[in-house]
Amino acid sequence: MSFIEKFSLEGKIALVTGASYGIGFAIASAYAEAGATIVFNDINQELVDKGLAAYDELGIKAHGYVCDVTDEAQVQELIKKVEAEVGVIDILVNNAGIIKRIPMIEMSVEDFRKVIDVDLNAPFIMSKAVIPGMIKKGHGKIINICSMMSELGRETVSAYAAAKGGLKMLTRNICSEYGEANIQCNGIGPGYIATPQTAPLREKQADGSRHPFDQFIISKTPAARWGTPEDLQGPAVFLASDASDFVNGHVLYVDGGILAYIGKQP
Ligand code: NAP
Ligand code: GCO
Repeated sequence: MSFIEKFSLEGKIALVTGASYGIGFAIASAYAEAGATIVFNDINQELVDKGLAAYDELGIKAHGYVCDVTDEAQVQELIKKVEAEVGVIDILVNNAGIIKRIPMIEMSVEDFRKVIDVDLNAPFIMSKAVIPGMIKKGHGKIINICSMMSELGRETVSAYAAAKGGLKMLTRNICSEYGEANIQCNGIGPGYIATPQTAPLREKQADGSRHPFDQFIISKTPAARWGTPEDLQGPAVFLASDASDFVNGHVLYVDGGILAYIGKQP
């Protein structure tokens, strides 16, 4: 096999969670273009239908399922169905995620638990469900969508930062535990990406000026712009492909340089 062929996902089956739109959709679309069969899930039928229509528009025949990734029984059922209807999964992307921006001392424990449940417990539940099939197949790729908050804190995102920091360590542990079974588990740490999840941080002010957080992010990013979901496609294909077979337990930050930069002098 030539080295360039190692980037192909031809013949692979990829499951991307929460991929009806946003980052998950962009990653799954890139996988399809690289040759993979796409499976995705979302939390309700309306979102799955919206996703199916969007994939269809790109000429991609995706398989969409309703499944709440925090519910182990639903996840086990999903994996059984996918194995029967599509095949054994080669690539899992734990993308589904939520954020609640609330100052920590005002945050209810229920809200804190909810964020941990979707952003940290669910990747455990999903990975636990697919790893046995990967072991039987003799290979597997798990990609956890981490965050700047896997490394940094900021006001109002205590639960999200705790979950995404934990997800970085779950990534390293899956690598440690299943590397011998030829499973590579890596993370992608997107910087600030323009999606519905970050729309409140980019809302225009009443006078038409940019949101102060929007200005702050531009000044903190050497690339001087927000990222796009498409910026994550190349790194996601690399980590799903045979080209990254000796890359394991790593978090690849795709952040326009944020983590390298101290910021502009005021
Ligand atoms: P998004 O636009 O909110 O999309 C996330 C998807 O996950 C949505 O379809 C969402 O459904 C779904 N989801 C939520 N809870 C779920 C559950 N329990 N079961 C199944 N699906 C569920 O988010 P995004 O901005 O594309 O982000 C995708 C991932 O990247 C997340 O893990 C996020 O934390 C991470 N990330 C985002 C950024 C950024 O700047 N945007 C940066 C770093 C990391 P609903 O529409 O019903 O919520
Ligand atoms: C926030 C943002 C972030 C990003 C992202 C950064 O409120 O600070 O929503 O947490 O979504 O995860 O990598």
